[in-house]
Amino acid sequence: MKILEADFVLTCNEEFEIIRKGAVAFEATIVEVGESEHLKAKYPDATHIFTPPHSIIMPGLINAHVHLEFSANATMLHYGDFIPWLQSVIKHREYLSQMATTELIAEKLQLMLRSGTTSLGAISSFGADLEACAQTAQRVVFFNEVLGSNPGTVDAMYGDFLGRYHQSKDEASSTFFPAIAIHSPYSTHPILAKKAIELSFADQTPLSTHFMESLAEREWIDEGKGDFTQFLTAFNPYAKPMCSASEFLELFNSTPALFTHGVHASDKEYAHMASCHGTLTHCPMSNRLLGVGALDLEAASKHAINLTVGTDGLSSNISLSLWDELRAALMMHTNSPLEALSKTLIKAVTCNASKALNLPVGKLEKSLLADIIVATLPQEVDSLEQLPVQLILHTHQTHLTFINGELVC
Ligand code: MCF
Ligand code: FE
Repeated sequence: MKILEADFVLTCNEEFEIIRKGAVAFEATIVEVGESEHLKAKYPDATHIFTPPHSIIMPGLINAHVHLEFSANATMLHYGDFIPWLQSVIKHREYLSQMATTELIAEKLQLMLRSGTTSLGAISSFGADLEACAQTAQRVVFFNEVLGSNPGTVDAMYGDFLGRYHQSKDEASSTFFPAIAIHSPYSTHPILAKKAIELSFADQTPLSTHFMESLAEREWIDEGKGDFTQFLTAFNPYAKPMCSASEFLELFNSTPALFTHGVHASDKEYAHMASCHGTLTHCPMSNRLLGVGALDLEAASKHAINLTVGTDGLSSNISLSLWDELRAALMMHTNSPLEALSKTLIKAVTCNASKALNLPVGKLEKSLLADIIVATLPQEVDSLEQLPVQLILHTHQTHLTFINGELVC
């Protein structure tokens, strides 16, 4: 047994309890969380791990939404407006996916680990990230994505998706979980979406989708007009919205899903997501770079919807570090009080994300798996209320990282 002690233990439990001079006793799972002196007396034979002054022990971070296959992008994609970005993705997709080798993706996963991300929800469009995700030290929920709107090709698209899904099932392990993603209401025929959702229900996998990211998506789905018209009619001159937003959402009624972006979702839609135990995944950097606007966090939180945060891919971000993402969120939501927002964001990347991805981690609590990180602040902190704020502002890499109780970096 190990005992890890530090100036602060940020449990991320229901009460968001913070323990001063605290410790965590753990093996592969957490045995006990409490005050250092108490744990040391109770487990005298445990191996002690000390940390520098101003250190914080907390659960490993969970990135709920990342596209690793776009990791080769730095400057090639067009930022500022959604449809030009989508056009640039289509133009460069082949080149970028060729460049995103297993080695490059493994390198990005290692950087994510160094910044404290111990679990992730990886959206896989082609399966090129399978090997790196199956081999990495982190816990990966591997969302095989399905899309296709042309009735002539939906069967082939579904077949391709099924092939990738089955390949990912062959890799299933205690740290790798095959799962399913429906791309979006504008790109995925509801029949295709329904089949994939039924499969997700039968296999009890997590489920993810992009939903109401841009105003263009809102206008297209609601009225069949706006910036998507020209984009979609280039593929199919008779293109029409394939279903309404509520018909799309209803497909997810029986399985709690992660809805990514939701910047242009309505109050009624947030309420629907919440009533189906869904999750809203916020990607602030991506939203800014793709020019879709800022999520109204207040509106979403009114409905007590489970909130998580994702970096999206390097196709719409400059970093896959959740600390960078949380800093962006702190700066973006200028109307939210700083201390309350910091707490909300820390919960979003720990306990809320573990709930969304159905992983037995995300809190420092007896019996959960010991995915634990240590962050060290440069100076003392004024009060416990300030701790989440300063943690977000000052953390780049972790001091120590444990997965399943084992030191991984
Ligand atoms: O979340 C962002 C923006 N919204 C939609 N899709 C993507 C994002 N980052 C990468 N994508 C991928 C998506 O998975 O881009 C493709 C899909 O494979 C767009 S559809 C041609
Ligand atoms: Fe995405």
